[in-house]
Amino acid sequence: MPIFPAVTVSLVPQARGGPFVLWDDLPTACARAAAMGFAAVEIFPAHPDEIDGHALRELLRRHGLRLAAMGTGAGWVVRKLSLTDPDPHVRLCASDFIGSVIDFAGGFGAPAIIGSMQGRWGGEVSREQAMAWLKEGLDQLGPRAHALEVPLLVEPLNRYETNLLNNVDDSVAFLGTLQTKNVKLLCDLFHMNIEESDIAAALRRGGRHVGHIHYADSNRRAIGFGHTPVGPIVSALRTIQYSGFVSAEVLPMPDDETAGRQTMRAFREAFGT
Ligand code: LER
Ligand code: MN
Repeated sequence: MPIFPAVTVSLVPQARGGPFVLWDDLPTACARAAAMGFAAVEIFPAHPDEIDGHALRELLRRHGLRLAAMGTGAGWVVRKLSLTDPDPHVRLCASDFIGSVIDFAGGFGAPAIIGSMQGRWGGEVSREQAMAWLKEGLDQLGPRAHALEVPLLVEPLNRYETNLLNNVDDSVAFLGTLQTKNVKLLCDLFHMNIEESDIAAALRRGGRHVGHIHYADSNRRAIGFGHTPVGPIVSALRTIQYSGFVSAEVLPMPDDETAGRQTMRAFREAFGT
């Protein structure tokens, strides 16, 4: 599969102000994504139960779109669930919630994303303990995704959002400790701009572990609206033979339409399609 452009759609009012381009209902969002030229949508739902699977399938078909991925961040934003919470019941609810996203998205051939639901260490929870719980969670959920023939994506986040997985090297080392081989990295260029000394070099080191890209500029606006040099990043993706989606998880600034159209302009320029 070559590289395709995707755009984010948030269905979570509590996430307002967050880095999602489209905030409309799914029929409107799919129509707009297709009109802008995107090949896929990445959906951030409060819960997959709020989405009518048949209606989504029909919308995607009608607009020639695919589902690129589905985020689990609402589990944290809305319910404060994480895989590394000291309370075993909260960890169980976190795992159940992520499982429901894996099942729903997997039915569309798309992976679930674990970003903020990795949680953080601190207080009564040591770093070692948090990493052990994260490993336990991923080793349980990775095979669930594998049964649906999709990977599970884990996203290193910048230091202001987590103190667990912040960069590619640590995350690749962590993947090596898992029993499951079905977890891949979501490399978000915005987080990488903060945490990596060289984004392109980090992507090369990520190699076959890179499973998805959040395509955002240094200031989390559309690519081209910040100062990240995109040429070396595109070369790195070619070198590692990345195939999959580059997904605009960016702020809708100055407005959603301009952010979406700029992403597509930059995508065509960078990838020559
Ligand atoms: C959060 O900053 C982020 O990048 C999301 O993709 C994770 O939920
Ligand atoms: Mn991201």
